[in-house]
Amino acid sequence: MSTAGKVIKCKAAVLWETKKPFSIEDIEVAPPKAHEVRIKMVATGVCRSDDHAISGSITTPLPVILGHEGAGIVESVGEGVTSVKPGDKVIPLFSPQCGKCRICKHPESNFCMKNDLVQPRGTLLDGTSRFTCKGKSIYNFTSTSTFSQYTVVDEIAVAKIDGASPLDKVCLIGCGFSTGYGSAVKVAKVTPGSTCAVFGLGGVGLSVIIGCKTAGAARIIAVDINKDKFAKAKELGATECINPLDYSKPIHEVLQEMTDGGVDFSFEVIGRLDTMMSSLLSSHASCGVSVVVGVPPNSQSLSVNPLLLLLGRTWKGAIFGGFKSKDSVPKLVADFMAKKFPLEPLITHVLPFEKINEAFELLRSGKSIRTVLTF
Ligand code: PAD
Ligand code: ZN
Ligand code: ZN
Repeated sequence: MSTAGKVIKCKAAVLWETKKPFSIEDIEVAPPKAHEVRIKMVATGVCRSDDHAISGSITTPLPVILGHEGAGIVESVGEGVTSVKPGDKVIPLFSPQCGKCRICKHPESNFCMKNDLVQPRGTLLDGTSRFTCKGKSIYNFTSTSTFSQYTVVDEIAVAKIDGASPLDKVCLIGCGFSTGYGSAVKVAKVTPGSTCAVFGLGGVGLSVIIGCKTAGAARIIAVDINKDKFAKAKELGATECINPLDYSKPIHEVLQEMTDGGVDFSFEVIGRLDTMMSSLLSSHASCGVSVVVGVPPNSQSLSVNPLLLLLGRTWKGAIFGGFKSKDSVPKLVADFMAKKFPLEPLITHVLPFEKINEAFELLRSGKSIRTVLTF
């Protein structure tokens, strides 16, 4: 019996308060309105940005259904939807692409002005949510809310992908992989023969390494305080791994000494102000490019001596690896299917959706790279 046009009752992980575990709740998901798409989730990754929302390090309205690295199948579509249809395999886009705003029309930029990231309303574009639980409206997260058996997204926040693709792997293209890989190949534009430093070896940082290697970097120096991450970093292309805890001097000085004054490309993929500064200082003062990938804690800032940039160094950052999401996600999935890059090494754990709190414990304890939750 078709569920189109009807309210769907299903399970979702609801975060009622920050710093608390999720509760698996029975929720209602209203049908999609015009230009919206209802998706049956099949798999979702667990990213540190979700944990930032749990800890309150990034602010989003509560109660909320988090999750932004998912893949699923279109259940039904609202009036006027043309880019996807029921049965299509899709990836929700936490950084949407409306195609019409100034940024979508800009050839290089990707951060669509219809995003719900900078000042989150926690709703779809029409200002409301399709989720209710115990008679209360539940907020959306980053246009996606993948920690639910069903979610509703705006058409500008979903991309149709290859019908043959394995959703329990390509879900990582919805955030972690694309963010890291794009930061190297598209944002930094890593060059063949160059030297790179990657701070933070989680799912995103390891994807930066995959990107640096693909771009032909000669040296990729991986930096993490958890040495258990080094084996995987080497497997994916790191040529050296260093632990700041093993040195008495600042790690940027160690990197400068190792690389004749600094690396060509450095990446901060942790989300801390001190490591953002270390990453900046480890890039060469005249020819270095340093990319901020990690999400810094709310309302904290760095004070920077302009001389750090005056000699020619470039400091930049990007969301979602600089990719225009709706255009790029189907291509990235096609590239994965063509074996141009692997995703499997990033997936260390697969758990049923109900074990979501366990998945976050694995992330916090540094035991997992990516856990994929399956529905
Ligand atoms: P993760 O927690 O899996 O990985 C972070 C890594 O950093 C871990 O291996 C830690 O051991 C390591 N680490 C922690 N502190 C330090 C330190 N002081 N020095 C060196 N290493 C340290 O996170 P992730 O890979 O899922 O995400 C990384 C960041 O990227 C995080 O801030 C997340 O919010 C951000 C992100 N940004 C975007 C974007 O669009 N810009 C997208 C997705 C994630
Ligand atoms: Zn993410
Ligand atoms: Zn736009």
